[in-house]
Amino acid sequence: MKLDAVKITDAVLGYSHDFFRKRGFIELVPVMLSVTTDPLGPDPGSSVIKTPEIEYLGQRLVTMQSMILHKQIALKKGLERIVIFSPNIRLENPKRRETGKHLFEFMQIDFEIAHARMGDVMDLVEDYIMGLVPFISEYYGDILRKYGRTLPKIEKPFPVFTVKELEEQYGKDWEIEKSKEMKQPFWVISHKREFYDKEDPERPGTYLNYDLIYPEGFGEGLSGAEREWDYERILKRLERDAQEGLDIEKYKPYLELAKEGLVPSAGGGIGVERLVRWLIGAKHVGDVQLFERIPGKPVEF
Ligand code: ASN
Repeated sequence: MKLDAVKITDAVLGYSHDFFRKRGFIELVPVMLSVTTDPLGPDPGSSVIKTPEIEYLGQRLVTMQSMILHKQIALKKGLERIVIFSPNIRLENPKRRETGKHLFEFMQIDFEIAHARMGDVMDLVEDYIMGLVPFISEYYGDILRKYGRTLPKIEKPFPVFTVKELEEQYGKDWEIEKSKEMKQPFWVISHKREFYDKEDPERPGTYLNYDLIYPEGFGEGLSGAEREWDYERILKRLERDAQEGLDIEKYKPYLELAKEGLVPSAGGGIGVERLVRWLIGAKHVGDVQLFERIPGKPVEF
């Protein structure tokens, strides 16, 4: 399957470059080392056991867990619609080997739009999926047939659920349970997670963020949000997270820039391997990687 998955990945990358360019996005080259990165928490969905650090010429640098903070700074520097094909390293707990959807090295198509609201991003992503699925079915039908895969018929707008309602209905495994039940991709909104996802100022406890979940048990494939951009709000959120163990010191360089003023924005990141896994119908997301990076499985090469 791997060689076929490589062809589907190539198709997804080509389609994505085209899609974002046509919609006026500027592609940035990815950053791989920096003074700070996405904390990936506090979030019950995160299980990173450590963040790789190197010392280089007297500076402590970390590898990118995501470019979310860099996306905000790029907009502050004057860009308006950006996309990055961004390699991320997330040293996940080896227990995640069995989830079928975790890797410790992967790529996300990470995009951000100045002054956008969550509805704008959801609409854009729906167009992205609505264009991609028929394209793959038409031009890569031979590969899909080889694996007995038929992609579902998809309609816009995608259904939307809140975390709260799914938790009440399905308990803590709501993501996979609901995914198994659904026939087309859907949204789950209002997750309590990282400080950079905006909390609705009118409704504390409601978060202006969203995950795109693939159907048929494949689970989450994109997460994104409107962003906290106001310095005082960012500080409050960081202080709240510090009570759950976040080290604010690590975010000082970001805070210094944020103090000069950030631009309101919204965006998200599409996990490339998870998307390809869903398209081809692979059992594990590592099955679509030529060089597997599965938590708990030694690297062959
Ligand atoms: N890329 C995600 C976003 O834009 C963040 C992440 O990957 N943790 O919200």
